Order: sequence, then C-alpha cells, then structure tokens
Amino acid sequence: MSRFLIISNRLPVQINISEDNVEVTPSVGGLATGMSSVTKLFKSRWIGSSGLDKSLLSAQQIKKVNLALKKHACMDVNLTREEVELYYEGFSNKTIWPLFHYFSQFVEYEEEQWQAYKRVNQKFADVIAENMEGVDKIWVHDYHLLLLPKLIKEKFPNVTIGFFLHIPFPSYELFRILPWRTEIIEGMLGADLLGFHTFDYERHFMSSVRRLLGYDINIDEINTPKRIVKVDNFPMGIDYNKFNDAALESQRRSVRDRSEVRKELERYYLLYPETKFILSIDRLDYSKGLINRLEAFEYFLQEYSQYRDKVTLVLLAVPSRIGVDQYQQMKSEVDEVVGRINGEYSTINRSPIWYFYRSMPFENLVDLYNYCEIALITPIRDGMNLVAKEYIASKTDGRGVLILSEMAGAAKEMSEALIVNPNDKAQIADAIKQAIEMPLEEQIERNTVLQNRLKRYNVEKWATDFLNTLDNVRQDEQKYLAKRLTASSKNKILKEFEGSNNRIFFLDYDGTLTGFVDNPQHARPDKELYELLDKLAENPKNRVVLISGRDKGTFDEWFGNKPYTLIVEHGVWYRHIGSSWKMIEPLDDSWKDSIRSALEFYVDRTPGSFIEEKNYSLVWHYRKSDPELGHNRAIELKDEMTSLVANLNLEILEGNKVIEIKNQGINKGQAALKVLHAQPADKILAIGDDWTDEFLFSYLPEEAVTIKVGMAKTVADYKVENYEEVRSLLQKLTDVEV
Ligand code: ADQ
Repeated sequence: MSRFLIISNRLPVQINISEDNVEVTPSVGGLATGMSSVTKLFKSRWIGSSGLDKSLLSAQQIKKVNLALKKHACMDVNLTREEVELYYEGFSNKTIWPLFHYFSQFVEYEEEQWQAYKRVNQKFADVIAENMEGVDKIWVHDYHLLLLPKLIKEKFPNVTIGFFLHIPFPSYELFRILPWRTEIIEGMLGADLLGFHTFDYERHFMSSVRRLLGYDINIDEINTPKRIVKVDNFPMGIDYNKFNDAALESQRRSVRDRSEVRKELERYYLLYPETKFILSIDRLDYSKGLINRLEAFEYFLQEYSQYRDKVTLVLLAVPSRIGVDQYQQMKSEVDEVVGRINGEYSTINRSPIWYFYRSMPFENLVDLYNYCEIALITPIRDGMNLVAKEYIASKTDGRGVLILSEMAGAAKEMSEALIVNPNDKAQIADAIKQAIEMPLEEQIERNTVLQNRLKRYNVEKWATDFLNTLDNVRQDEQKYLAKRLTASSKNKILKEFEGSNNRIFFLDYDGTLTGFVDNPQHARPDKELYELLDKLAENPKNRVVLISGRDKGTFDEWFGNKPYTLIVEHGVWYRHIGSSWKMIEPLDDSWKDSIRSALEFYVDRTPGSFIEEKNYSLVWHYRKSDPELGHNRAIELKDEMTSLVANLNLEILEGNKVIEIKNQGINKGQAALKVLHAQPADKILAIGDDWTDEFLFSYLPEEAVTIKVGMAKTVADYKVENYEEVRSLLQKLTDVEV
C-alpha cells in the first residue's frame, strides 16, 4: 500500500494537557471529517502544527504529546511563538486572508512577515522530507502553505502533489497588488493538481498565471516549462448524514434529554407561537459580513414593522483570530450594533437579537440548525461556506428557508436558496419577508433539490474526487515521463548516429534552437548557435536543414552564407547550399488581399498584435498583446476564418501566439520528404517545438528520431524541456566521430 501525506497548518486534533496526562482527541467537522474517510483507504499521515507552545511544556510532556500524536498518525511541525505571530497571525491572516477576500484596505505588506512565511513553509517542507519513506502522494491544504508545493517538488520531483485552496482566489487586479505575487504563483505551481471551490476562483488563478508568467493554458491545464499542471474546481461538501442523523436523533429524544438550547427555543415558542427564528452562524470575521447583516435586519424591522414582534435573530459569533487588530475592532462594533438594535426594539419580554459570542458543542449547533425557520448567511466574501450546507442537511422535514449571499462559493451550487447581495440591505430585508411568508410546499420543494445534491456530493465524494483526479494526473505524468529524453536514450541516439555515414538534421528555429522573444526580429541567432550549427555542418557525413515558418528574407540575412539547407514559410520555399530559392510546389497568392483586410480588423481591436506578411502566407502575431485578450481574439479569428479559408483552398496553422493563414497542402513534413527524396539519408533527426512541427514528425519515415521541445502532446518519440537541452544534444552530436 502506498503512503499518503496530508498537510495543513493545524493538525485535526484537540490536545488537552494536565499535570502529567496528555489527551488527544480527533477534531470534528470540515476537513478533518472529509479526510477521515479518505485516510481509511490509504496508509496516511497528517503533518501540521499542534498549536501548542512547546516552550511552556516540560521535556516529559513534549515526549508524551509526540507519542499521543503518533497514535493518531499525526506529526507536529513545531512553531515558535514568534513564528506563529509573523507567519500565521501575520502574513497568512493580515496579508493573504484580507487580500484574497477583497479587503485590500486591511492588507499589510511587511517584509518581516513575508520572510517568516517563507521560513515556516520551508520548515513544513523539512518535516515532510523526514517523513517521505514510501510516500508517493501528498495533499497540501490552504493559504498558509502556498509556497510548499514548489518546495516539495524541488526535492521530490517524482511525488505527486495536490493542493486545495479553501478561500477565494481573487481577480488578477487585486492579486497583482502583492509584491510577492510571482513567488506565490510559482509556489502553487509546484503542485500537479490545483483545486479550488468554484470555477471563478480557478479562472482568476489562470488569469494571474497567464499574466505573470506567460504560460500557455489549454482549458484546464497549464504548460509550465517543466510540467503540465492541472487545475479544476471541487466544491467542498459536508458529512451530510452526520447532520441529518443528529437532527433526527435530537427530535426523538424525550423532553428531559433534550439540549438546553432546544429546550429554551421550545419554551419560547410555547409563549410566542408566532415567532420565526432567524439563525446567523459564523466565525467573527470581517469577511462574513456581520455588520451588514445586522444593519439589514435593522432595516427589516424598520420597513416591515408588522413583523417586529414575530422575529428573533439568533446571532452566534464564534471567537476567531483574537490576536489580530481588525477582529478585536469588529467585536466591539458588533457588540455596539447589537446593543443599538436591541435598545431600540426590545420590549419587557422580548429582544429581537439573541447574541452569543462563543463556540458551541455539535449537538447544540444541530439543534439550532434544525429548529430555526430561517438561516441568514450573508458573507461579503466566502470561499465556500459550510454552515449554509449544514443548515440544509439538518432540515429533516424539509421545512426552512436559506437566505444566502451570492458572494459565498456555496451560492454557485445552491441556487434554490434565496440568493442576495450582502451589501443590499433592502434586498436582504425583502428576502427575510419572503422567507417568513414562503408556503411550506415551496420550502420543501426547494430544500429537496438542495438536499439531494448535498447528499450526493458530500465531503467524502469531494475528497475522493480530488484524489482520483490526482491519480489520473499522475498517470498522465508517467506517460510524459516515458517520453522524456533520458541520459540513456540520449546515449542510444548518439551510438546509432555514430555508425552512420549519411546523417540529416531537420531543425526548427524559434523555440527549438532559441528561446522566444516579444519581437520576432529580435530572435537573431547568437554566436554560440552559429558555432554549434557550423560545427555540425562541417562534418561531411552531416546535412543540416533549418526548417521554419520564417520568411526567406530573414533566413537569407541570418544564414545566407552558411552551409545549411533552408526551408521557410512552413515548406513553401527551399534553398540548397549555394543555390537560389525554389518553390516546393507552384502556388498562388491572389487570396492575400481579402484575408489581409479581415486580419487588419483583428489588429485594430487587439492592441500589441500585428500582421507579418510572407510570400505565401499571412501571419497574425499576438505575443505582445494582453494574454487573455489575445487568446480570446485568436479563438474568434480561427472561427471567422474557418469558412473563408475552405473556399479559398487555404488552411489555418496555429503556432505559439500566432495564427497563420496559408495555401493548403504545404507543410514542413512534405517539404522534408522532398529533401529526402532528392538525397536520401540513413539517419534522420528532427526537432521542433510547435504544432506545425507535428507534420514533420508524422511524415518522416518511422526510423527517424523525432524530438519535441516542451510539454504539449506530440507524436514525437521524445520530449525535451527547452532549447538549451536541444543545443546540448546537438553539441554531443558534433562530437560524434567522423
Ligand atoms: P470558515 O471560514 O471557518 O472556513 P465555514 O465553511 O462556514 O467557514 O466553516 C465553519 C465551520 O465551523 C462549520 O463546519 C461549522 O459547523 C463550524 N461552526 C460554526 N459555528 C460554530 C459554533 N458556534 N460552534 C462550533 N462550530 C461551529 C474556510 C473558508 C470557507 C470554506 C471552508 C472549507 O473560509 O469559505 O467553506 O474553509 O473549505
């Protein structure tokens, strides 16, 4: 059985220490519950911080804690008080949390906190490194550990890494504010699979990758120079049965055995049978929008005075991050607004808000969910929001109305709830009224749909779905690794070529022999490349053929006096050493005017793009345009051209940030075959990086050795990472004996 590691900032356990006794109990809820079903399937271990300040414990106590944690398959990452302050309360909760929740006004930019964040991520990586025996899969969780995937990957390239972000990923316009944005994205891209709650967070992330790193994105895959990273959304579910069963169980209990909360609610209901309880539960966090919610409730009491004596808001705020200033400030604000509303609307017997600032045992929580007729959950931003799902799961008779903010990830899956804008007091007040007046049949109808969905995509399904996708990514990776040009395959090629007297090398230029630059005119060959190609061509047993999409003029200028055969415009023209340019097949270019005017329309609407005119083709370049706009326009352009080109006997070629329109039936593969027919060779090597080179790889005889540069799918025999690797292989080939 393979071993599997789960990594999160905090371990999923509660630790109680008395004089000489240490008690460790598993936490309940959210992630811990979701993973417990998965951990049964694998031999797994959880690495995270225990939250204990070990400087306050004796050596004996520390030993006991570690032993007890081991029994629960947990491993503590020891954090000092200072690290907790700078990494957790600091960078995680004063920089990333506010920024990712769109509270840019609260973001702190402290270099010292960033340094601590890096140090602690490294500390996690070190503990992981000590526990890697037999491990082939790691799942890292959340925003405290954004740099960790890369740190692990660098040390253990063969381990498959999944990463899940539990909070939103913000729009690029916000994310770009961060001075450390590139390091953060690169850190995350160390993972093989990146998971988000919703498609919106996924697309914001993709946009940041495109803009900051310029990587190519193919729907949900990112082609980084070294690997393909898969990105997908996995909306986290809850343990549905746990809530549903607990609610049923609570109802079955005799009056004497019921929880205090339930007894209190029932007693009140007997006195005031018209009462509707409105439930609000969150951690006390500015992202949860408590102030807005209270103000909307106040607005409701003003606007709909007929309901003043008939509603009670049960406001449960769980203390959270008390060390962070904004949280303390918020607590005072909530206290004040609650006081104001109660002061204004209370009578001798009743007050409109029951306010609790504390955590509650699970049974009480379920009783509140089960008993309250309405849930008012209106965060300003929330990655998912499990409370909304737990409320619906606890509605055993299907009655109840959920009012949910459109800014919670959960709103994407819960459209049967009353969806509101958390900043719109009037809309929330109307939703409360609608909820109070909603007929029972409608409540049951809406909740049945919601419950069926939550039952199906529960937390267990969420976790297994993520891990199955991770396994598929691993299999794809292995397919890729099987094509990777290894030292031994390199030696094999060199040996085969050594024995031959007649070798030919078909080499693409841009992206294969040089890297990409913004302006194609700046991609001149450097001295090292000239020397390398000259040396290769100098051997009478070798023929060097440069085969490119470039135009004749450029290649004349760069290689006019060189001893290489040149093929340009994707196989329209060829030039043997010392002779003039010839056309591979006679072609017509009368189509250019009509296509040019269509392309000009795209240039006008896509700043940074331009048209390159070749003898028998027109090329639209968008490398310098806004990456997303360029990408979208390229799709539009292809779409528009499809019918045009078919009528004119043309075809569309899509290269790296270029779209080329050219005469049909001309390609690098055919051109290469022409050269081979004129003068056969017994050893053939072909190297290229883009889609147009796939023709070359597939037309050449089977015994040819074909190599693809980069990550994309290919029919080539081997893959290498970049042009530097190509140069190093060619260098070795120049050393092959004459
Ligand atoms: P949170 O911001 O903590 O989680 P949420 O998803 O609502 O928000 O989870 C809160 C959990 O705490 C629920 O499981 C709930 O049962 C429990 N809880 C709430 N009030 C309680 C109380 N008074 N006593 C005891 N338990 C209580 C982060 C993100 C979310 C995302 C989750 C999971 O901010 O957007 O949904 O992670 O990915």
